[in-house]
Amino acid sequence: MADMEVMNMVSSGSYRPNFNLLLLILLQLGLKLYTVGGMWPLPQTFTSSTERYPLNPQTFYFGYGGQSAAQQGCSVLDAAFKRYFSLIFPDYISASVVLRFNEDKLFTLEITVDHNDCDSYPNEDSSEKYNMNVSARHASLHAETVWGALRGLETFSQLVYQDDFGAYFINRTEIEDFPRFPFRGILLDTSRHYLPVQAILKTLDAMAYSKFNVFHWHIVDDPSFPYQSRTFPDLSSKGAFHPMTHVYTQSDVRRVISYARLRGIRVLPEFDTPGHTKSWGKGQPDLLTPCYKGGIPSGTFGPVNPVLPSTYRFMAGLFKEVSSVFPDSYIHLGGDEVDFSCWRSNPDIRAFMKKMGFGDFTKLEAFYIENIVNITNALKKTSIVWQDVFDYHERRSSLSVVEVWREGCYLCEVRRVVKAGLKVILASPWYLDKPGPTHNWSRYYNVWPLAFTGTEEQKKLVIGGEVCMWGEYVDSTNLNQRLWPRASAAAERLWSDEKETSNVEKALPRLQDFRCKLLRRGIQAEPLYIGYCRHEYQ
Ligand code: CP6
Repeated sequence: MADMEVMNMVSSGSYRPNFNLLLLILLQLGLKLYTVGGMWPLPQTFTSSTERYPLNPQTFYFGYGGQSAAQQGCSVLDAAFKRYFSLIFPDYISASVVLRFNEDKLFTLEITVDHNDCDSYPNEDSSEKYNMNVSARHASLHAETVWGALRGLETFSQLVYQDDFGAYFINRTEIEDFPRFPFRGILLDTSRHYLPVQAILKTLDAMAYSKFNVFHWHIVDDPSFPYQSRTFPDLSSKGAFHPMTHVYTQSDVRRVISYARLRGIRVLPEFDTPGHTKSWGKGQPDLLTPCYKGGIPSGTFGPVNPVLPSTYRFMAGLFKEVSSVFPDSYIHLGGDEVDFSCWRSNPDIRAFMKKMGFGDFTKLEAFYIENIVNITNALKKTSIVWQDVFDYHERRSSLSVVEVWREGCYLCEVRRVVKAGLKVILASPWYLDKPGPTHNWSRYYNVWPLAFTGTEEQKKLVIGGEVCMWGEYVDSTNLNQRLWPRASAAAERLWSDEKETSNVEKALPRLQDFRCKLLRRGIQAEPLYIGYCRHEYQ
């Protein structure tokens, strides 16, 4: 439809403009504006001017400030300088002829960090705040930690734009920025479908572009057990889709953790029990509960058997290994969707219930989880559990972080959890495995995680949220399109100030621009709506 027609229809009043039509118009206006460094997620505070400075890849330098606690040799920042050079100058290959350069044309981006934490891992308390000042020939970026410096580098890279001739520019800008929530995660499910390590690494790259900082690795589940354990190699040799090609070796896992660290991303493994464990049973005899039918074992198996001491010895061995392989202080214990029918059918389980005085199976699940929490506490890990565990548990004080996943009144559940003094991660509104356009980006954007009645103290217990990419219908062929750019909508909700980012119409052109940036960076992000990118791809 021609632009004029759109305009006429709107202004003549003969047509009631619908939402899509308005979006189309805004989009066309937006295209004009958003060539100048649109940032996503939006920084907390910034001022920018129309004064612009040229950047030249041949005379652009990263440097460490004299006062910086980290200097050359800092693994995290040295590697980031290499990556961001290519991101800032997307079509610069490297000059075959060294041009004579003029000292006045130098542009330096100088980084100063307060702590030398180059060799550490990001954690729940890591500061990610930074401030940045861009002026003629010089930009200074200051952060408390290298993780904050990474966020600032990302923002800097988004501020650089090209004119119609491909020349690079950046405008005078001042930014003070920090995340609204400390926990901004993406869950990938590598059990329903195996995801090649490359697909995970690419997701980590894209996560850093949207300032996500937690990779929740739902690594095993009913269909397959791809984690290759040192202590229990049969779990993957018998429980993976394929024992050689569809597993994550110790070296794969180390690679993922180290790649994530260099991007300021934590890796939290989930070993979900007692439900969702069918694949575990193949390599670990007697772990799962035998189900009975007509008084005899039916040959099928249910959740982990919570009445055998051998179960807890196995779990202690597994979690000992997992705690040493994954450096993060958090570990996800699952605990969701336990089917009680098999437990109910089994006479040994029923006898145990009677002995313990458990009136119903939720007590048995609570007993099981309590034991697993004690095992992981002894390993100095903080455990996350799905909300089911909170709902069933009477001794809630033994829990620490609850992840809310059920749809419906999820803020009611958030309120209940924080009232009990526990931390919350919100996942319910962000199931990205459901495709657009029914689940379009604005649905993930219009989420208000603190819109419940509670004290300031209680609201602080909402540590963040998580985008869940359940794997039933997702593998590496559609992962990127399904995740991006819709996950970025959640990323902005979790990073930016809510008042400044509550308007979908205002956000759309900026998100369109960001989606084009993702394409340029090699992420096959799906289109949000009608429009085009200056650079189109095969
Ligand atoms: N797999 C596992 C899933 C889900 C959960 N656990 C799930 C099911 C339905 C919805 C959301 C998530 N696919 N292991 C629950 C946390 Cl709507």
